[in-house]
Amino acid sequence: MAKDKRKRSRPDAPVSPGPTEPPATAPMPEGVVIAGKLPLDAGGATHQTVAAGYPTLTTQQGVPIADDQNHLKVGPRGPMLMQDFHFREKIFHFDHERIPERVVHARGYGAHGFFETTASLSKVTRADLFQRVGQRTPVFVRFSTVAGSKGSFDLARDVRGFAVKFYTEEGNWDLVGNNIPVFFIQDAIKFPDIIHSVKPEPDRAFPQAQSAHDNFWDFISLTPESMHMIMWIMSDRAIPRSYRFMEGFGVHTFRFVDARGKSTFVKFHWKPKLGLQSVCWNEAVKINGADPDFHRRDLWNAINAGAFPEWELGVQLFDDAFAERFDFDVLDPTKLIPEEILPVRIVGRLVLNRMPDNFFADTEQVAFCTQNVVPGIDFSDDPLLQGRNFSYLDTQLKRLGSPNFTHLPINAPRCPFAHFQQDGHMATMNPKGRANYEPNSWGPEVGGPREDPQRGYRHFAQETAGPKIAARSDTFGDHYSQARQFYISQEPIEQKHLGDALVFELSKVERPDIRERMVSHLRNIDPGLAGNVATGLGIRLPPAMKALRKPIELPTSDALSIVRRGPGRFEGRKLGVLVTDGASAATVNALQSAVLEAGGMVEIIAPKISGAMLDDDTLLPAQQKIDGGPSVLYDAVAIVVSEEGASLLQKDAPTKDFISDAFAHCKFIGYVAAAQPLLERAGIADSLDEGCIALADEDVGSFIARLGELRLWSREPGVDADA
Ligand code: HDE
Repeated sequence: MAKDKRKRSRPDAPVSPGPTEPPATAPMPEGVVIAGKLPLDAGGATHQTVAAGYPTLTTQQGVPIADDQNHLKVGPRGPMLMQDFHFREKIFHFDHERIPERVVHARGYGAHGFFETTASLSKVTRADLFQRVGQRTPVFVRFSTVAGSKGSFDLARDVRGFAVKFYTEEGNWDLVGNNIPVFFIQDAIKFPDIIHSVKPEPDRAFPQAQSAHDNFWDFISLTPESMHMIMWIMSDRAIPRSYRFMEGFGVHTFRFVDARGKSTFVKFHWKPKLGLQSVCWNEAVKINGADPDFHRRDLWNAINAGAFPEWELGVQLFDDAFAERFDFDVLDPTKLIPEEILPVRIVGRLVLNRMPDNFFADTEQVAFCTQNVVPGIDFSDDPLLQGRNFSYLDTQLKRLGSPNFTHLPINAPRCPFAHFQQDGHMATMNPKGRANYEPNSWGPEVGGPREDPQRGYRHFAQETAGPKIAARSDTFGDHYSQARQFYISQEPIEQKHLGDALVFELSKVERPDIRERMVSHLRNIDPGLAGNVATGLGIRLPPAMKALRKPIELPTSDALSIVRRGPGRFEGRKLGVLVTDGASAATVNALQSAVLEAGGMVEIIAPKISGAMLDDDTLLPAQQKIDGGPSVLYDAVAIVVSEEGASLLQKDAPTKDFISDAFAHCKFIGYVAAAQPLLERAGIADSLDEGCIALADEDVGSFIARLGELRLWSREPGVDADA
């Protein structure tokens, strides 16, 4: 019997990966013969029986299987027999394939990589991973959306999770962050309410993965502490172009603790090496239809192409004196500390370089817990963080069904570990020997592990006292100042998008009083914004909401704008080139080499997936057929068609949309002279601007030179009539 390569000797032993990609063409695999006298049996089923090099198909018990096409019955047309253990085992296992999806952050995608320390933090923390420059720590990162179910689409307007598990030499540290540095609520007791409000409404079970509905805005408009977060979530940050182009934040204030037990407050930041980038809302809506897995595919393709995404880890460090004099309470998770006040110090880099072999094993089963900290890292009293420290462990038990979820390879520490916890469902790491308690007198050989007062984790010995009360600190009471600071720090085009998003969302709200209540809040943030949104909703300006604490005027912060921090280069981005038979090979080749040179990618879109025969008689294979590759999937587009090709496509609606959408989404468009009829049909021939650049033969330089700007935002007022 051939040895089953995928069979595991121990449940925790890694499964050897199967092939990840099918071959370009898939003939009948070599070495597989068709069983029996006929390739198909009477019912039409194809039998592929074992041959040299292939493992034998078995049951979970290891029993070889003779027939996997038909269950056991009385005669070919008779009733089924219960004794068919293979059938019953197969269906039983299938019926139990799903585990409960995460209540929040259900849809996610993860990758393996490493964290490398680039600046030692040994003066402020004893955390082993931050001691030595060049030290590498393995990591697993899971990105996610919050509101949608596991099968929802990637481009929902939503916060993105940015959860990092560091497998350090002194245990696992989980930094479970988001791509937005603040949160909706201040106290964990409100978490079920905010999440219930954003999830599908309970009577109708829709809308899915959307905040544009009454329940969400009802809760928000009654929860002024959410206003700062609302500014972020209505901004383009909530529709990132790629996981690779977004920031990450630890959100809460944490503590570093040094070897002598001294504490320094810290806030964590992830900064993408390729810069920030988002899509437009109209684009997001269309991407969700064209490719609901847009972010997954992007990460998968980048990593498998060797273009490993990278982030810098930055820290904002501060002491009690800073916390005292800062305008806001550093324990309030609805506030951030502007980088202009407290610079972000870069101390390391995160590189993602390997996709999991199996999505379920790693991405689905990974169990992040905020309370997973290592010596040298501790919590602050942020009431949201304190509540999270209860929630995550509880969640993992429900989801993974056993306290032994740490035995799963993705969750197990990679450093030595030893304890007396034992048994339970699915225990796969079972200790040997007699001692399962301590203190014991069995001696070092079999007596098991002992405490380590030097290396062991010690909680920061914070002095604390006070009455037991369920109350909110007065220092958490200013809900509008930082919301305004965010808004005024945006470029005008970003402010417009934010206003448009509010109008869009509130226009989906059925109850006028909820819409009005929101505009009342906006009046405390920015009168211009409130006015635009009221106009967009077609209502009169309601009075301003009464503020708990009078807002203060804060300076702008450049770090809050995406556009101001644009990458200025095309690296990591994708050009879509629409070609037809007879298109100029010189132009296509010049575009391809210039984009590759700039670190970007090119995808070819053609009327047929087999590709296009260029004017030098070479066949250029396509990656997309035109209606499967709309321009929303690309950062810029080029239309390189022949005259015959253009006349063939002139009546083609997807081609028209390809061009008109690229224009409406302010993308740079390169085009050859033969594309003129297509530009006319798309309705843009008379509006060509500096973002529409003519290409001729190898002359593609002026087009390529503009690509790093990513969008020609000055075009937007002419193509979008909103707020
Ligand atoms: Fe979470 N959160 N959360 N959260 N959260 C979960 O844990 C919770 C909060 C975040 O990729 C759950 O394993 C409470 C803030 C991420 O697997 C659950 C509160 C931030 C992920 C949970 C918060 C986050 C989760 C659901 C308020 C940003 C996905 C499944 C006190 C700093 C991790 C799970 C992954 C997941 C509870 C607030 C980030 C239910 C009670 C603030 C990235 O335990």
